[in-house]
Amino acid sequence: MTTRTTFLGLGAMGSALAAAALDTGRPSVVWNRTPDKARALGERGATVTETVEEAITGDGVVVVCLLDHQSVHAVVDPVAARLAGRTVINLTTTTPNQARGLATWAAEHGITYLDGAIMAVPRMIGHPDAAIFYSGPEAAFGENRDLLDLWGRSDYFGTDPGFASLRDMAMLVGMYTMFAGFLHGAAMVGAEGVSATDFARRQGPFLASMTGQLADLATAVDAKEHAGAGQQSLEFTEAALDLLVTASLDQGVSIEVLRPVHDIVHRQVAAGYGRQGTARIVEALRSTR
Ligand code: FVH
Repeated sequence: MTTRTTFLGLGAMGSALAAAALDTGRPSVVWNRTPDKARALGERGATVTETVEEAITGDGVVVVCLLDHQSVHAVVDPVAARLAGRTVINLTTTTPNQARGLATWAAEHGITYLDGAIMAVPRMIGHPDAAIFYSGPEAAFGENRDLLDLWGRSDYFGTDPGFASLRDMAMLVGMYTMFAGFLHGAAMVGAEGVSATDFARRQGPFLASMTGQLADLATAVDAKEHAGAGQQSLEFTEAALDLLVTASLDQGVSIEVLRPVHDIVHRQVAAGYGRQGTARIVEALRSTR
């Protein structure tokens, strides 16, 4: 018999997760701080509760998808004793150390804690292009695969509860810097009246084709081999970035996004690494812990 699943948090993402469970006929209990957001799920067959206590009464896993780490504590701390013996799957975005802190909190209360990081937007949930990263107890991951796989591809990264979040954060660094770069370019052409929509039509496919170079960069980074032939040199990259800085300023566009990249490359060249490959940037960024 399928046990019920409790969903705490019915924002855009929490609602999508609960809807995917309901669509497969999974008994689901839902709670949200602002009750209105539960109505649509109630109409689809979910049991709507007014309190967190009511929502977690009984058995089955508890899926938490709230705004942030603080809101998770605000919701689960008052019911910690009642969650003893249960499995909590937290899909709220947190830092790795926040996830580890929640795992410690859970262990202190006899709760099994699986951390998850969602690599998708709500409309992707339940579709094959959605992925969710997990870390924490392997048994909790394995035992709940039928639920987890409803939402998209389930990737497990080991017992350290912070690893799913670490992978998530690392992926998001690439995404946010790419978005900022796109917006910088849009501001440049926008200064001449070109629409961002027009720009995006060309920028999108170009960036997609550039991702083909990630594997080569990764090979150089993993091997710590930056002198190899075939890599674009730091000197070349510095010259290119100089042009981009000049052209941006000529267009009246701030170089706040570009300057950090330019400065790192410039420092590497000044330190005598100009003939080495551009992947050497990673050496300037490596952990300073
Ligand atoms: N939406 C997305 O595209 C992404 C993609 C990848 C990962 N995330 C993460 O998922 C978490 C939830 O995101 P969301 O999109 O559902 O966010 P909202 O629609 O803003 O809903 C937020 C829910 O959190 C509740 N909440 C906030 N503070 C509290 C609190 N102190 N006590 C109780 N609940 C709280 C809020 O309740 P209400 O405002 O409706 O009453 C919503 O249920 C998030 O970590 C993303 O990073 C989403």
